[in-house]
Amino acid sequence: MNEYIPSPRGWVAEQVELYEGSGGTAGLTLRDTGLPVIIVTHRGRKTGAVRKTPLMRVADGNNYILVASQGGAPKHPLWYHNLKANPNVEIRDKSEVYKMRVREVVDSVERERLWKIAVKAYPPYQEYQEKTKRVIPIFVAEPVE
Ligand code: F42
Repeated sequence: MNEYIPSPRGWVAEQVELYEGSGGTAGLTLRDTGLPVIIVTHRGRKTGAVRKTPLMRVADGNNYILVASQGGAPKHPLWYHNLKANPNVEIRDKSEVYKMRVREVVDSVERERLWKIAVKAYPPYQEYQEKTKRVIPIFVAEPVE
């Protein structure tokens, strides 16, 4: 089993540590915004390492919407490439951990609906999209029975 390599971004690795270390009872929000966060566990497409990425919690029924915004940076976050290569992930939502399968949303009607839900959950997504030429990709994570 390949080992877990924490994010090189200190505050990200710390949030994962606190969230998981507390069994999903602490470190549950984006700093002091009070907005809920989930932890996505995925596999590095080059290293095969276990990677854990906190993302805003955007739910659509039993599904989650994962937004590869990275603050509107010009390039996709690296976890985007991991999910494209290995769609089987785990999502921790507080104390629950779900086995899920992700797919990038390509249908424009579906994307429009899901993007609206994402922006409602976390309004800065809209600003991020407006500040980059990159079309911010979104994934749907669906439970694996
Ligand atoms: N990021 C978002 O994009 N959307 C969000 O909604 C979001 C919310 C959020 C809430 C709380 C929080 O603490 C962070 C949040 N973030 C959000 C930031 C998110 O957790 C990530 O830090 C950010 O999106 C950047 O993702 P990244 O995967 O680009 O991270 C970099 C810094 C990273 O981990 N780099 C590693 C490194 O060593 O440089 C490599 C990571 C990796 O996966 N490598 C792959 C491998 O094989 O291991 C190879 C990848 C490749 O193909 O090159």
